Amino acid sequence: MLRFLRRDRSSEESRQAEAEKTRHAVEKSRQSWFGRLRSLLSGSHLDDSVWDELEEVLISADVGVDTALALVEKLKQQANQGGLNEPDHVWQALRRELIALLEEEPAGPVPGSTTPPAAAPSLTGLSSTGLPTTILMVGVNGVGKTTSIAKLAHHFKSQGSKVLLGAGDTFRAAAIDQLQLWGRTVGADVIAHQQGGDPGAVVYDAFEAARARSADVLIIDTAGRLHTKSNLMDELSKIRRVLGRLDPSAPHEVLLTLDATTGQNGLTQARQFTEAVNCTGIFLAKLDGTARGGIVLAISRELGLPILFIGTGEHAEDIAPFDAEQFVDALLAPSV
Ligand SMILES: Nc1nc2c(ncn2[C@@H]2O[C@H](COP(=O)(O)OP(=O)(O)O)[C@@H](O)[C@H]2O)c(=O)[nH]1
Ligand SMILES: [Mg+2]
Repeated sequence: MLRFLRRDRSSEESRQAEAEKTRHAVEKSRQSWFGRLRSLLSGSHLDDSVWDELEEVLISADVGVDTALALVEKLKQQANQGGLNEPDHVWQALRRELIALLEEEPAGPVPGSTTPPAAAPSLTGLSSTGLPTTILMVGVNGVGKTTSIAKLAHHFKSQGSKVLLGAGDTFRAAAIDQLQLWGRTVGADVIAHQQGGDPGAVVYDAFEAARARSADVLIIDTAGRLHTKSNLMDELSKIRRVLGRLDPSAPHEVLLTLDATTGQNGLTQARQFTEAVNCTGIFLAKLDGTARGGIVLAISRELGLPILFIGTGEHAEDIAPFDAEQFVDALLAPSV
């Protein structure tokens, strides 16, 4: 897993910037749903209508029916046991429960995945083998994969790492151009072949270039849709095999990009993907574009994969490492 996201390396300044981006990304969700919870739950009278409304808010925000019901049930129990008798206690308990849900260790490999996650790579410099940390980005077309690669490149570069990009989506010429444009914007070299070329060959060249140029991180774009699902999965398997021959520990991460605005539908799509490819984490793009940010809770519970980054806008710097506490506090901040 991406344990190179160690918190202690984030300065107070960058933590504040990340919290600010997270707040911006959940603004619509806060305004539409979560912001009213504090006044709802801080009243002295906890009758059924309060619990019903809480349930409704959580379900409307895409938290998922089962999760919403379980959360409300837990709070009710605590209230019945007399543990929540101060007006602010229910709200505090909700905050705690949401954070706990998000910080729960994922249930482990999802069905269909066979290999355990790779050992922790380090982004402070070259790994001990002198080879780059390799990240494979996968996901359906349009979810924000290529943009998220640019954001990751920006993020790692700002931590002092040297980043190289590989244009493994050879299916569409526009995809190669788009990655090259992003590469110029964020200042990362892009290794690309012609449209229609063999993605395995691109990945081979990209890895060799990363090694020759002593890059710390290699991020590889992949196609999102080929004629059939099995074509796509064959292509991804081939890319993995090529990487595995160059460095047995690669790819170190396989990040599934999801589009937060597709809500529960996106989850169904994601499940098909995780059944076929062994993913290690989620990049949740376009969180800023949805009012139903509760999907974050559904994703981490239902896919059994950690959300590692969120996309908070359309620019390269619009990225934040996912932090459960930051996220919940941003979501529950009272409406002003
Ligand atoms: N608002 C917003 N838009 C995003 C974000 N990430 C990607 N996009 C937009 O989503 C669209 C598709 O992105 P792209 O990277 O081409 O998706 P791909 O087909 O999966 O590679 C583009 O218009 C991006 O600007 C995000 O975090 N926030
Ligand atoms: Mg793309």
